[in-house]
Amino acid sequence: MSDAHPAWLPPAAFTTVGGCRVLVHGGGLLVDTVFDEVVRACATHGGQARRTGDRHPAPSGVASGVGPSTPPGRAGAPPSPSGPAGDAVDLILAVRGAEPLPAPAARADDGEPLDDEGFLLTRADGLTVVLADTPAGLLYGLFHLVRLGAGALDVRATRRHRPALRRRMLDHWDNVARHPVMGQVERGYAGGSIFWRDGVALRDRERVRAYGRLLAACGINAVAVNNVNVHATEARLLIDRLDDVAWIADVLRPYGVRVHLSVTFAAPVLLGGLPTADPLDEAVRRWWESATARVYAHIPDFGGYLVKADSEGQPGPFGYGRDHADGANLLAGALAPHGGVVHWRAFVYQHQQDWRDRSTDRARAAYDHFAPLDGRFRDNVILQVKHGPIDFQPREPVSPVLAAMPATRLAVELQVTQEYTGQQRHACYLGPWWSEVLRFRPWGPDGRTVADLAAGGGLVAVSNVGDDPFWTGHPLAQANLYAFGRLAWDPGLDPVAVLDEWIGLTFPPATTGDPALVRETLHAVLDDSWRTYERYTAPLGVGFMVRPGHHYGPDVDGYEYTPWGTYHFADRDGVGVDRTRATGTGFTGQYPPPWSQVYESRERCPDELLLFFHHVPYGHVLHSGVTVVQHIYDTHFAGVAQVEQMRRRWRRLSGVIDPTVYERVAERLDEQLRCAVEWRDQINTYFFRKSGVPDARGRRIH
Ligand code: GCV
Repeated sequence: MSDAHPAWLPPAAFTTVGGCRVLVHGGGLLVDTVFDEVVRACATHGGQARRTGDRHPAPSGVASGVGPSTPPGRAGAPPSPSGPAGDAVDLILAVRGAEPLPAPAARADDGEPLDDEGFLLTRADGLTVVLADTPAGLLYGLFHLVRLGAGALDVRATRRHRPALRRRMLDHWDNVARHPVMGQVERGYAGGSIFWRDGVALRDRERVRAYGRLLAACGINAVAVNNVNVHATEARLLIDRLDDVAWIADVLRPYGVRVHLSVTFAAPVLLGGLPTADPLDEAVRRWWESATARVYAHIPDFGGYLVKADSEGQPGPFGYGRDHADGANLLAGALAPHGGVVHWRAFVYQHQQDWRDRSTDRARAAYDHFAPLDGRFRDNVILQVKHGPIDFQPREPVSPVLAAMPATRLAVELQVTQEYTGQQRHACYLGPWWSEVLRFRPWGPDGRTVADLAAGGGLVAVSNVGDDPFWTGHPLAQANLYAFGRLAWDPGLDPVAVLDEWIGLTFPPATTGDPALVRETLHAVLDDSWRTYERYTAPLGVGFMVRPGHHYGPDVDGYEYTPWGTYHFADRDGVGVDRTRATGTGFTGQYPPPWSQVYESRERCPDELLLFFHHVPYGHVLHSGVTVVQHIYDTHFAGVAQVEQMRRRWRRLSGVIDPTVYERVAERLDEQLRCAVEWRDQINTYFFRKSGVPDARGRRIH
């Protein structure tokens, strides 16, 4: 095993499964993985692994269809019903298929289809049965049992499980060659890449395999292996460095994770020597077809392409007078015969805006570009839309593009890497934020949710993983990666319950000095940490008061006079962006009712988004009953007090958990507090100086 931190799969998480007499039934690569997992768990925890229905000889030292009736460590266990060869089992994991199911599993089988990745969990004849139609379903069933812990042997009701979203994908913004400004991983806060270093493929099999295992255990089934900003070295992955991509695909395949590749729209010119990349040019079309055929010859289960086009300097169809349907359909046409998809990003906006120009609104851009194209995309185009209209701020409304494209497959893009939420130096559990987004109903209470709209395309997130021993830099940022996978599988899950699962797996009771204290402390630190972060940073949805470039820490006017289109317009009278139809940029009109009316109205707009939609005087009274400027002061003092409290709480875990985890988190909480104080003081001072309004409670403002 890799010497990286085990994250949510420490050996102790397998105590129950590994202590059982387990029968695995079925054949295929992913069933081999299930069996390997079970064998390893049983070797650690004293259980017994057997296998049937695989039509292959058993690996040496492992029984196939036979085993002792009382495994080591289980003397005195209640007698269990018989398996297929008359041997006692506690747990059956079986794939329905050509070969007959073991008897108890056959009795539990209701014959209803289970979907590609689904599974049925039931209890029959005194034993626990997981049934699946596919090996992938069985793998997810196994990890579900691991999550259940002791509950795996106490299943009370039969339940079918299936993912709500078919594709649950991580985009790695990893560069192959280190970028002079962005480094090895763009917006990466966990060291280098696990795939690439200084221009070469790392090929660290143990690490990548351990990664695939973690992903499968939280439900993620696809990975894009390079940055959406495709530079010269990365462009070559498509042609002469395909072996490097195929290697990653081989290592991740046993865990059901398919590989995707970010490609540059200019590839026919850059790599193919053609004079143009015009999507309607016949030679360009042929070039993409043959390049794609070569990819599939190397990687038969290749997932497809990911494209950032006409965005922040990346080339795209606009360069040839074409639109984004022309561009996306070109690549989709090349991928279609092989069953691949193109994830085409909707993150297209004018990044060289004149700050004096009040008519251009970056929030409008994705809708303005893409909504008119609805219905023109091929079936295997997935339009990948950032969840908010700007750029992964700690608070934004849901992107109106999601409600505007009923004839297009949509994927929602989240950011697990904490570019704007503390860069993995701050503890900020994002599950509650994503959950709000996924449950949002663009047409009001009776309409569909964002998660429903993404069902045909999927949920995608920018990965927060690097070669750091803890995977994510901040050990508690692992919870974000885990929660992303779990919410992509089931967007209806309660994010605090997901956090609780993560705590139970990552800090198994047997491995800590005081399990109750550990659980309570982690909840106290993380449950509300996203809202805490929101309190001490940019107020009321206005966003982007970060230091330009690296985006860490406060700089209230840092972006105010830049070309990036991210302004707050604070003056002596008020603050916020007027995006109304009546007097502003008209962005509110991109939403269907009721939100187009709610956001249009200063009175009805939710407090937390007020400054995103309206420019208001400092004395404007919020629904909460306080004025905007007093709210700014109050939340910034409260946010810092909460970080102080988080830090105090964490200290109680000294000597109770793994000291390396303890120290790393303690160190980061010190930095979080330093930074939160800086945010508080800069924001409060800025608004005090602008408005001249003193704090009603007389606290110190500089
Ligand atoms: C990969 C933001 C980030 C960029 C990122 C871009 C994107 O602008 O700051 O680093 O580029 O989003 O999503 O493409």
